[in-house]
Amino acid sequence: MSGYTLYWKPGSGSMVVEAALRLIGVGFDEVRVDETAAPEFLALNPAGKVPVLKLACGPVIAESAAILMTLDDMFPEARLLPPHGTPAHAKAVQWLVFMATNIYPACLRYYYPERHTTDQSPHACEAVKQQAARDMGRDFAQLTGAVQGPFLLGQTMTITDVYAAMLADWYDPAKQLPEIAILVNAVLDNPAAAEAWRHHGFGA
Ligand SMILES: N[C@@H](CCC(=O)N[C@@H](CS)C(=O)NCC(=O)O)C(=O)O
Repeated sequence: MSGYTLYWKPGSGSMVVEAALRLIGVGFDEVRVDETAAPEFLALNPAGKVPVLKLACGPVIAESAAILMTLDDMFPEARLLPPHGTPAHAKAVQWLVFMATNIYPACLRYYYPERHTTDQSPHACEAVKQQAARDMGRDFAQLTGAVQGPFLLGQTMTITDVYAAMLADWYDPAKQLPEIAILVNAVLDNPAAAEAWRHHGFGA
């Protein structure tokens, strides 16, 4: 028993955390969360969202970007991110946070517009969805403009690339962008990332 426990759900953002754990090579237990509003899960993460990771040293961490940066701090030799203190590290963190705070929430607005407006009319929900699509178009364009190819920062994959592939899989127009299509294929050439992808049912 490794002491790490990943709380996960198929098709969700826990995919990138599983990929990180597999890239590190540390063992972990898995708990599939089918009911994120269950009291026992809310006791772990009051936001009622996956991913959640219980660390071997005790704490329970939520928020995908925070979990990934914590794992990078704990296992720097795994190179989830470029070496600390380098320009490449700064850029990889910038784009990771950009995606977690812009594209991920826009994707949730796109698929669950009714959760993002007090007006439950079809017209209001459609307006939320259309604005989310517009936001994702703008944000994926910014991301694409930064991709050096095949990965964001050139030849070496970081966990930021796995995050980008995950978000692109949720939104078809992003997958059509040539730079993103190349990046996703390159991510899936990595056996650890491909295993997390398959286990979470991505690429369907
Ligand atoms: N900001 C959070 C967002 C997490 C999130 O919204 N997760 C979704 C799945 S992708 C979730 O658990 N939603 C509640 C549910 O599915 O019941 C993060 O980056 O981890």
